[in-house]
Amino acid sequence: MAERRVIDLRSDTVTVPSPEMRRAIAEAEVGDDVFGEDPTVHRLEEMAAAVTGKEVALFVPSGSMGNLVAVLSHCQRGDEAICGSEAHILQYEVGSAGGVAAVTLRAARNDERGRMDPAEVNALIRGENVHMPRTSLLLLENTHNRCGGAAIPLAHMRELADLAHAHGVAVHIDGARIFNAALALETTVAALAEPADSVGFCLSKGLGAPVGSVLCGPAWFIARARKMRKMLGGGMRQAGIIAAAGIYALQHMVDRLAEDHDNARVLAAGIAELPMVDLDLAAVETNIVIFRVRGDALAFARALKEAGVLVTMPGPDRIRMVTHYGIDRADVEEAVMRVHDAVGSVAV
Ligand code: TLP
Repeated sequence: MAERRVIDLRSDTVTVPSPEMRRAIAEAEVGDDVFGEDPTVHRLEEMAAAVTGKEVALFVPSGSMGNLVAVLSHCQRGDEAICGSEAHILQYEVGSAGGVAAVTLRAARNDERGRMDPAEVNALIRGENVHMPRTSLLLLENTHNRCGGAAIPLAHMRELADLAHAHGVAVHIDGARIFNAALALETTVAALAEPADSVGFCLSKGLGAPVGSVLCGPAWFIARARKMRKMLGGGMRQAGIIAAAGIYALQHMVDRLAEDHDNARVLAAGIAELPMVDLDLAAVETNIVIFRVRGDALAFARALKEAGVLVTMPGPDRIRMVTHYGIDRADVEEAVMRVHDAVGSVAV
C-alpha cells in the first residue's frame, strides 16, 4: 500500500521554495553585501521599505534576529521594553533581549485576541527615577501568533503607539505575519506599520521563501541595526542568493495568502465539530488555528501524528494548526477526516 502523505500543519515555516522561486534564486545577481555591493539585496531592501512605508530596510537572517536587532538598536543596556505576555519575543526567542541585549522585558497581559489594555501599558511605562530602568521600547506583534493568529486592528495599534510616543518610548512591530494581518483587515502593510517607528516581517513563513526577514524603519535606526546585525555575526556576503527568493515572494506569494486564510476557516470548521474541542470559529482570522482540547491534549496530538497530521502544542491543553503554501484544500479536507477518525480513540 502506498504510504500516506504527511499533512504538516506545524507551521508555515515548513514551506519549501517553488520551482519558479528556485529559478529566481539560481539567476540572482550577487555581490558582497558587507561591502554594500549585492544588487539583489539592495532591491529586496528597497521593495521592503516601500511596502512597509518606511525610509529604509535591512535584510536579516531570521525573524528572531530581526527582533533582537530592533531591541539592540532602540535600547541601551539596562533599559526595559514592554511587550505582550504572549509575545513571540518573550515566549520563543531564548530570552535574547535579556541574554544578549541586556534589556529587561516587562509584560502587559495579552487577551485572547492579542490585545493589550492601554491603561496597563501606560502604568508599566516608568517615569524618570534613579532607581528604575528607562522604558525605551514598546513591542507589538501582528498577526499575533500565540493568540490564534489574530489580526490586530490599526486603531488598537495606534492607540498603544500614541501612548508610548507620548512618553518618548519607541515602538517596534514584530510583523512576522503582517501581510496576513493586512489581508485579514483589508488594509495595507504600510497602513498597519504607520504608527510604529520600525517593523520587521518574515519572508520564510506564509510567503514561502527558504530563509530571511526584513527590518524596516528610519535611516538612523537601520544604520544602527546594520551594525548590530554585524555584531551578532549577521553580515551575509552574497546574500542575493536568498534575497532573490524574498523578491519573488513579495511579487508572487502575497496574494495567495487568501487561500491559506480560506483553508484555515475550512479546517477550523471541521475541527470544531469534535465534541472535546473548544474552538471559536469567529476567532480564526488568518492562517493559524488554535484550539483547546478538553481531556488529554497530548494524547490528541499523538493520535494525530499517528494519522499523519502534524501539529504543535502552544500550551498543555492547546493545539495549533497552520495552513500554508504546501497545503491545499484537498489536504485540509483529508486532515479533517483523519483527525475525526484518529481522535475517536482518545479519552475525553
Ligand atoms: N514563529 C515560529 C515558532 O518560533 C513558534 C512559528 O512556527 O510560528 N515573530 C513571530 C510572531 C513568529 O511567529 C516567529 C516564528 C518569529 C518572530 C521568529 O521568526 P524566525 O523563526 O524566523 O526566527
